[in-house]
Amino acid sequence: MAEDTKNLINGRWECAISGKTMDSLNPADTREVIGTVSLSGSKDVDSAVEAARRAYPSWRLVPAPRRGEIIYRAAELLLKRKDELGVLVTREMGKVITEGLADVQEAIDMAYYMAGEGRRLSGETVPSELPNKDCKSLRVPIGVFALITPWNFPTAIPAWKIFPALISGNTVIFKPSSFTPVCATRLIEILAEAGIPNGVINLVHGTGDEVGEYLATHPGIDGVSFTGSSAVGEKLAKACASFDKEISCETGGKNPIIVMDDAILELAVEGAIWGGFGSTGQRCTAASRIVVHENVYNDFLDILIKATSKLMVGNGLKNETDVGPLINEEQMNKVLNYIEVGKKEGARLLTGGRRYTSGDLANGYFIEPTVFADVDRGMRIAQEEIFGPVVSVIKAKDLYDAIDIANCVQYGLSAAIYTQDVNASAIAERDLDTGVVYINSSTIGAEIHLPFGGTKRSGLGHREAGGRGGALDMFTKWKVIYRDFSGMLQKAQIDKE
Ligand code: UN1
Repeated sequence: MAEDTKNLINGRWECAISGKTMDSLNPADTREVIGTVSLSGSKDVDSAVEAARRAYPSWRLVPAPRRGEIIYRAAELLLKRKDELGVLVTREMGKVITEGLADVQEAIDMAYYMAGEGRRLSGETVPSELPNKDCKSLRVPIGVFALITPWNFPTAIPAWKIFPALISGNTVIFKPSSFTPVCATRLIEILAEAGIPNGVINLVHGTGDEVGEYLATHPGIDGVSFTGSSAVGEKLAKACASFDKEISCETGGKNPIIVMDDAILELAVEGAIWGGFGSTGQRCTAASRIVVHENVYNDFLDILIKATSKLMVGNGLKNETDVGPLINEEQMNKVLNYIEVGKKEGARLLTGGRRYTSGDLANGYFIEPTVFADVDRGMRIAQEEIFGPVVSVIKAKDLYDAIDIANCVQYGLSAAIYTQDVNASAIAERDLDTGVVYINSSTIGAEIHLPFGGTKRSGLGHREAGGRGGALDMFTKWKVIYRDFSGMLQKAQIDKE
């Protein structure tokens, strides 16, 4: 049954003022409408910002452990409803059910973690240069945050932003992707049920064009956290800079797996398949380049092709499915176009390359898992983010050549190396220019309690997830307190006795 999604503004569920809606479709079978999304405009955003501004002065003063208790209740509710929410992720976004459930699990993990942070939001207490004086640093909230999230992790990525923003004492306007509005609405319903006060979290549905930029640059917003394409992130960052707003962006990736000649090839292939085709390649951490040592290049390709051709493509709700659909027609066409580009560039198409145009799969956005070999490091398919089930295999002469290839892109999110040589792993760990490095494991699967983000065009501002050094830095600023209890005027840098 299709479900209506509404905006949540100041604790009230409301339709967008325009009254306009758009359907959210099941990408595995577009005859199924999952829900309708309200198409908001600037006036809806204005009311949400006003509600968040009004709620801020009291929310910031709620003791952080109390804020944590509410988030803990949200974690418990998410856990109780994990199965139902996981199925919804698969129906609305398309990823296979194990990954749909994992999407929800990541939100649960983040909720428990941030609930605990309510009792740990620590700063430093340090001695003063002067007697009878003390000094400390405190984390304080930034204010009202706009959180803008993509469709590929419809529950996890919102949770990565919402829970740390709230535990830190900020209030929020959440603008989810218009392709996964029902998942977003369920998450916010749960937060409301957990007891988040009115106005502390507001939900505004709509498209990026209509709502995203208007929200991010709204004068009532103090900070923005965005996950999506590098182009949009950079545009928002420029706009925010001119309004003096905080902004952090987590954007694209072109993530390599290096396979050395001493690697366990079966394991490396499993990693390539999981990283390349998991979530149908629609992760910013997807392994879209496999850089293979020339000594094992042909052997690796043989095993990879066999494993790829065994993958079952289909509706993610079926247990036997390995690879689900692309999210929408535009993404599907973009990926098909890259496959044509790869062929024209002279890469060798080893398997896949086509859309499914007959049978049940013709009702969804399905593309065969695709592998190109003999890809040159400079080709577009080796340089640009495809965000689909397309893997490019590139030959390398040795470790240093492999690392050069890995680094020769404008992105730097995640990278992996398969090797049994501890020295090679140490060199890779040191020299791979990415925010995340995996050793003997694929490029995907970051855990929520470590900072997540990348170098170069993969992101800007603070790291996502994690605690100190990550999300807490994104959502708090430092305040320093000097207290002089000497009863005299003491002058730092001058009074030396
Ligand atoms: C993303 O694709 O934007 O490491 C995030 C991973 C997931 C998060 C991916 N935990 O693949």
